[in-house]
Amino acid sequence: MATNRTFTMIKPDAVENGHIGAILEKINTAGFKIVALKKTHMTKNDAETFYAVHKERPFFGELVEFMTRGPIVAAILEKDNAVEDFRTLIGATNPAEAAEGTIRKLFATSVGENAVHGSDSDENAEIEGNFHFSGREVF
Ligand code: ABT
Ligand code: MG
Repeated sequence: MATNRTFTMIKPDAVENGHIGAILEKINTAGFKIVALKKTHMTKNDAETFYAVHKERPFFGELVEFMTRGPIVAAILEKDNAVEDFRTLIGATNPAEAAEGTIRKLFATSVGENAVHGSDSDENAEIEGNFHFSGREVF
């Protein structure tokens, strides 16, 4: 069943560079309702679990290192067609290929440090949202 929620993280690079406010503003303006929000710092175990699907990839070690080097902002977002529309709003994984005006075009520096995460399916949106939030934190 399609849901109307997606999960996002503002990654350590964007937090370090002071882009939390600007990114949340883009998310709001695009019509997403923020139903859960927190600043948190992922442990190595958190990042290895969250990105387990990539564990055989050559960039896995760097990915875990990057995602744990500083705090992130995690959020659950609600909108019709949330997963697909949010992937459109953030742009391609590689910011060099991201469309003008997308969050990654504006705020990301490289494939490895690409400013934001967006779930790639309804199923993963639910898994990822549940990973970071309890039911008491979603409104
Ligand atoms: P995420 O939203 O972080 O999942 O990125 P996206 O879905 O756009 O891209 P995928 B393919 O899921 O990449 C996951 C993370 O791995 C990083 N990565 C990816 C690299 O560092 N090098 C690579 O060659 C590829 C393909 C980018 C993603 N980021 N983080 N953090
Ligand atoms: Mg992904």
